[in-house]
Amino acid sequence: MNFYILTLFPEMVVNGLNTSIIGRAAEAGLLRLEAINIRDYSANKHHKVDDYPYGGGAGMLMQAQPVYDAFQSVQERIGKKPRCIYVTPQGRTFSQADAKAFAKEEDLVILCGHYEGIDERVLEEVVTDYVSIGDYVLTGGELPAMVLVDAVSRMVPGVLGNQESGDFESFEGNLLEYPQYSRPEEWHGKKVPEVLLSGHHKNIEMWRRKQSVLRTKERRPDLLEKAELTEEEKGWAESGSHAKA
Ligand code: 6GU
Repeated sequence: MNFYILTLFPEMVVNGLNTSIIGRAAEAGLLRLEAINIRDYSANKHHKVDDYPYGGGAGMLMQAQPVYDAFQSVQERIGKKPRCIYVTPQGRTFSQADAKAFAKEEDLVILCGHYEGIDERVLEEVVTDYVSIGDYVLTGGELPAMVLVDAVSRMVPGVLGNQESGDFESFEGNLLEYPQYSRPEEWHGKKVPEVLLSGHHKNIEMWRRKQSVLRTKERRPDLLEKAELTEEEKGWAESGSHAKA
């Protein structure tokens, strides 16, 4: 899968994503990450990319021309119009379902805004998806772009070592993941739950499912409303988050 990140700060994105799992996947050829400097496409002799907003108001806007030409350079190279995500607090909130859907694309353009935003006219022509990473304001789209690349990349087949681990984790089925424990069996006076040492796989699976339901009820009741639960599982949630066993 190919990511094309249109940004005024390409080194920020590249440096942030060349480590760990994503860096290894890129080296293995599963992903390709290209940061494109919008400033390189400025038609202005001073490489200017921003100007004052018509009608007045605070700050500067990124102009349409350099953004459009940067996008066009990608479109011409790949020979078709790619999906183009504009990362903005005005978008829909990014979800795991979006990460999975975006991972099916061969090419994905992510457009990062700066200053007070981008001239609306170019957004109308190139953007297919408006995506936010949450209800707070950041100074630019680079961090959200990095969040998207990470979340989408790990849904690309082969990027995670164990392909199963993408499917049995938090948000799968709108439930949070159950608590996990490793050695030693006792730490700071706290014992690992007995059932996990029992070797009884059916009971372990049931205990984990119950913990997922209770944890989601306690921490993310909004998610639990969307989860598909059996009558027995609904009973666990009803008996309350104090019912820890
Ligand atoms: Cl996608 N961009 C900016 N600038 N701020 C944000 C955001 C995106 N998502 C949440 N806050």
